[in-house]
Amino acid sequence: MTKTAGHGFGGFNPVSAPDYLPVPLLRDLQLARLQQIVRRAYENVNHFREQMNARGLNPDSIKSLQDIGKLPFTVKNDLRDTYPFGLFASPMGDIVRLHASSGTTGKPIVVAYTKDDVEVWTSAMMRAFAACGVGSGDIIQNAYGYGLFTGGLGAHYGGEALGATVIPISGGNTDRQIMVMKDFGVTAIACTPSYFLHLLERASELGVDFHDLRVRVGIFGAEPWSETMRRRIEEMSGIKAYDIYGLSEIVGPGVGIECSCQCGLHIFEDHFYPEIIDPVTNTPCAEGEEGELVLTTLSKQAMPMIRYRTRDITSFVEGQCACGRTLRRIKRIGRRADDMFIIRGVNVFPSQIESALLAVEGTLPHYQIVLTREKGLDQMEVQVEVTAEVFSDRIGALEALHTKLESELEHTLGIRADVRLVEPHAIQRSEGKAKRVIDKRNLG
Ligand code: DLL
Repeated sequence: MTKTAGHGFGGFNPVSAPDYLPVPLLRDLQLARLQQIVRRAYENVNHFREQMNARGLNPDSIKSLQDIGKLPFTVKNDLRDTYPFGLFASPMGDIVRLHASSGTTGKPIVVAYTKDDVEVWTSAMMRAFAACGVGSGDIIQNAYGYGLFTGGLGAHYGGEALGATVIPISGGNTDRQIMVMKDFGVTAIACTPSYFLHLLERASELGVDFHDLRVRVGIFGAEPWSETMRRRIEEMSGIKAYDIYGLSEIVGPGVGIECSCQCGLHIFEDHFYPEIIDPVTNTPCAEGEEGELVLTTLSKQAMPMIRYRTRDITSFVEGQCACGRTLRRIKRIGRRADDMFIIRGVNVFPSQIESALLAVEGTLPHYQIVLTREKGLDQMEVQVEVTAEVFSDRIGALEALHTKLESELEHTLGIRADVRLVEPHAIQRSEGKAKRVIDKRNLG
């Protein structure tokens, strides 16, 4: 099956988009917008005014982009403490949309958009799709969840505005997803990478080979995934898999995306100002150094975010991208500061485990980490599915793989983990964000 590209970008010209602004112009634009947004936040949101006053700052304190470093950070707890509407800078009469993040416990985080905010978001998503070659003539199967989660509607508006055909199928109902993909000649799919793996697996059970479908592009995000996972996805499906990043507090999907070079995510810096800081000292990281991504919304009216601590760990990619975009790039977000768990005193991130597991042949990209405490001692079990061939092979192959994985993990993490090889499908599939870690240590 030839996988042909779309026909254009529905009147939107990606080449003249702000993606290619000369850097000095981009910086001027950022400063002008930063000054406006700080003023807006100061004048309309008690929390920001109090925080700034406490530091002896007022909107006139921002004279250069570097001055952003004087401003206070905003953290998730500030949203919780002011729940539901305390950080809004617009009256409800100007707010046309509310979304909420799916916190696992307690109250969600509520975010708001004016009509202009929805337009900014839509344009960011148009630029995101265009960056990975999706345009009019493309049929996008949008399997991000519709609802309070920003994934569904964010991709929906961007795709439509670009002139692409959007199928608002939302998450779940996997067999129907596969039927639609095949019968409607879908060319692009948007969902979480873990759900795409589930789709791939189910398609193969139904005798559908992705290589025979017209789908050529996947726009995957909303959860961490590794480079090894990308390679597996691309090999198994014949599509190009792009990483898209975003978070509700800032706008939703479309804060940044990879271009066809697949070497870092371009941040739509004219709307979202990125900093990367050392999460302990709170000082800026050197170019290329890993730290916490901090984002400031430069144009959001309903809910400006000043120096929001994302907890997402990344670094700036040095130099200019071969695609010609002048927008700074960040490395894919492999982990969050708060995904880290400590086991027997050692810091562990699920992403390290993912990379170690998937580097070994015979494993499937479905795994889960179970933490327990036995007689006061932390235990970690890493469950990973293995191919049906390995699983049904003579005991020797399973044992060899088991030993290899345990030593691979010990080498990567510096501590021992118990590996449990399970048969295909043993691990629960997700329709949205995958849950990789089950921590039972505090339950008993
Ligand atoms: O996940 C928005 C989104 C929807 C992004 C669809 C991409 C595609 P939240 O539910 O607020 O918003 O979760 C935001 O998810 O802080 C990251 O920790 C994580 N995340 C999002 N995209 C990526 C990615 C949406 N590409 C949180 N890689 C963020 C790694 C990601 N983590």
